[in-house]
Amino acid sequence: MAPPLCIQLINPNTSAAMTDVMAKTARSVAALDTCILAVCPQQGAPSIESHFDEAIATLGVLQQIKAGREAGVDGHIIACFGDPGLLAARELARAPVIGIAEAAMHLATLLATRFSIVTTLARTLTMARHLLHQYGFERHCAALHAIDLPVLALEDGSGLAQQKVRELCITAKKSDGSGAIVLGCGGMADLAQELTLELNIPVIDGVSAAVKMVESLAALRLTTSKHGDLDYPLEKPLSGAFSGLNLRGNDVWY
Ligand code: 5HY
Repeated sequence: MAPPLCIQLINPNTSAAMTDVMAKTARSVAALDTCILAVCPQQGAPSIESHFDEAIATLGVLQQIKAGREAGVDGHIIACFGDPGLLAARELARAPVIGIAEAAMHLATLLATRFSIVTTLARTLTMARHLLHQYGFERHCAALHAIDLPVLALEDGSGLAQQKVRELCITAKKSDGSGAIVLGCGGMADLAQELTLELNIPVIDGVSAAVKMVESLAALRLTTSKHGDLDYPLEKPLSGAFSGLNLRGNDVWY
């Protein structure tokens, strides 16, 4: 029998409350013996809702990937809908690295020919569109919607953001002709199951999707390719804030 898995769930923002919501959801869908190691960077932005925030978050993601590698985790999840630092993280890791946006989009295409995305601020729609283009899912996405509240409104306890997400999901189902909805924020992870039941179409949370993808890849003993561009980065003396990312020779790492 295969040993139990340990999946590192990386929240790229510094919100402990959001990390907890995502960890709870991840544990609720993971196999009973899968361990979810939920982490967030100590320094960075409390929410990620601009290209600027994403750039800041990437260093924290890479630091966590390195720590996860050293702890010997079986897979890493980048739990922010912009998938910040995804390809750089894959260069550093051999275990699978899955972004929640790509995980949710992939699952949506298996369940419906077209899906809609519901996210937080309108300005982040451009980032989601870039990902659709990068992943080749542009023609699968019927429409994108924004509740136009900031990410941390999901954590303010008022329930307003959750109510707006629900309303927009209903609108998306009615007006877009989509068969599925992708929730465009890690902080919406706990809403998917209830909305799926209420709307009677798949409403997909990328955190849950990514957990099951890591478990599937591990069961198939598939890991990140080290052939070509995802090979480990060339060793060079990184300085300043980046010195902690210095590689000590990949033979030491694996
Ligand atoms: C997320 N930002 O999943 C996103 C996406 C968003 O801090 N976690 C963040 O813009 O809603």
